[in-house]
Amino acid sequence: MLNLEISRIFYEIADILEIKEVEWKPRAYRNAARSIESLTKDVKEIYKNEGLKGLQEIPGIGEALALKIEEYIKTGKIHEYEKLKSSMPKGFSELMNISGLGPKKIRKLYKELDIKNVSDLQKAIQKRKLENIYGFGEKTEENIFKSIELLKESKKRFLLGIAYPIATLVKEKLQKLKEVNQVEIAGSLRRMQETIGDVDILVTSTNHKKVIETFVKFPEVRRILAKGETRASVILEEDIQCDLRVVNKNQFGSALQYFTGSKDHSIALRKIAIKKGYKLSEYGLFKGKKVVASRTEKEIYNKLGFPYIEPELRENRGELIKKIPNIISYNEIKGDLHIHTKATDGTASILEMANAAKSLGHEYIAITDHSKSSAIVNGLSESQLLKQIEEIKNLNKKIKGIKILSGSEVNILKNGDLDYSDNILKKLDVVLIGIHNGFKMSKQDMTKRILNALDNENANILVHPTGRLLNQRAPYEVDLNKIFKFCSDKNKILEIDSSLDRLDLNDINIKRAIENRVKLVIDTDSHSVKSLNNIKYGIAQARRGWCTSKDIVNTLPLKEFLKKI
Ligand code: DGT
Ligand code: CA
Ligand code: CA
Repeated sequence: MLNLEISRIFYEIADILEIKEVEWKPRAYRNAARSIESLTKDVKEIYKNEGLKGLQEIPGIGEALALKIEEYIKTGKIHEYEKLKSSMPKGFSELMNISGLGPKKIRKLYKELDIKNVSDLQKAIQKRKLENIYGFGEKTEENIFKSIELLKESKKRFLLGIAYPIATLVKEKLQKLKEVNQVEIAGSLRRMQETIGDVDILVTSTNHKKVIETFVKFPEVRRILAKGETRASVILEEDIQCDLRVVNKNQFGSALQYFTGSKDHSIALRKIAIKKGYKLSEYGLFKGKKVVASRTEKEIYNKLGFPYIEPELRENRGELIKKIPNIISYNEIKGDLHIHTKATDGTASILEMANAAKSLGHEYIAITDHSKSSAIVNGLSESQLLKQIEEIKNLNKKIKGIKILSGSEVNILKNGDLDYSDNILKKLDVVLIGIHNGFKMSKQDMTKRILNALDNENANILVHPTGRLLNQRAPYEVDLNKIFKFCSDKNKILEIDSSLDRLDLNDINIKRAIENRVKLVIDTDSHSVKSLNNIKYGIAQARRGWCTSKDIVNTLPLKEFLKKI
């Protein structure tokens, strides 16, 4: 879909205009960007079917912006954006990707220190020049430095949630070709790793050449990097590299096992094969020269004395040594507990979110808008929250097939207090608590702050427990062992937040949490109807963290779930 590309451009235009101190327009671009980002329909389809008029029906899109979208669909470029970019010093736009640096700060750095790109910025930090500017302290300097490091690392890697839909689309298209027998995504994407270097796809076919020729002509392909008899490498939308390999049918299992990796898992598995008198390669499991297994992965694992090992577990984190539990499957979540609506910074109404969740098969949802101190996202005052509780009561009388719970995502204040009085918290079915500001604390203070908040008897679930944003913001410092102990002693729950850029807790911390007998929930932190679908990314991390459905509280039906919180 072009939606994400266009919304990213609009966000960037907004930033540049703001740096140039243009009024009003940045806001319009940002609204439009948010709106397009959360659309469930492809703008290209809307344009194809309904033209400019259809585009103008998207909230936040007037005639001028509709024309820009049209221009991008037709030419792959937006002239005004190109012009704006070229009016800025080269490398300037990279500064905008650094977390902790908004347009205002960038303008200051440019005016006062002549900082035009990331390398200027790094030099200035090394010379400790930023500290002398009003609004920048030692901590800010340190944080910007960390963000630059993260940005450098992330350049080569894509978010799982960005790569997955594109790869799945390509997979489905390959599946439809009559020359193609089997298709499977391999590599880190099949293992559902939180970030992806490149997409690997494996097919078996009756006509290798034809498959390669058709593949490189898919409209999703931007550029061909390499093309041979049995493989091709291309650049897809979003600049994602995709490697396609065509293999023979009788080698599909061994090739899939090899190209799924992880490299560490496969190396360990090969060693085991050798110990048992076999040799394992992408062409098969051999005893001497004889192939003993190669058609399916299951055959290979079984021959080596293992059950089939799910791709998410293939990280050499004990799966070839310990007994593997029966990990949670993708259809076991019964309710989504972290949902925002139009009342704060979401894009849909309570009813729209409830109906969408119902069609996904959920039995219950919790509406959890932001609390009052989160002013930037229109946090609800106590009286607004009381009104929302009433509204939900009334909706529950009308809607069938799904139960709407009243909740809130309550901000944890810097002193560890919660953002609403206990009186109002008592009235809610589900209370989420989370850190949304004041990230720069010592480990000790942050741990104390969170434990203090969790200690409130009304608090149920700590959301995005480490606060990291993938490719953007490192986790805040916190002693997770202390949090785990507290949660398991006091029956508090930790969240696996499925947002594309959060996936927080991450796989490793999920595994540590359940080893400490902590209960978890998986939810989406949705701000739109579309993002309710992100639940699979959170489930994937739970699978990578060895969770069974017993570890995940919202696999329970409503009644039992309510008993656990
Ligand atoms: P990525 O793309 O960086 O997110 O990670 P992967 O795991 O997709 O790695 P990639 O694309 O370089 O290679 C795909 C798979 O091919 C990898 O998971 C395992 C296999 N593979 C690649 N290089 C080697 C190797 O040197 N040894 C072994 N045993 N397997 C390899
Ligand atoms: Ca890969
Ligand atoms: Ca690859």
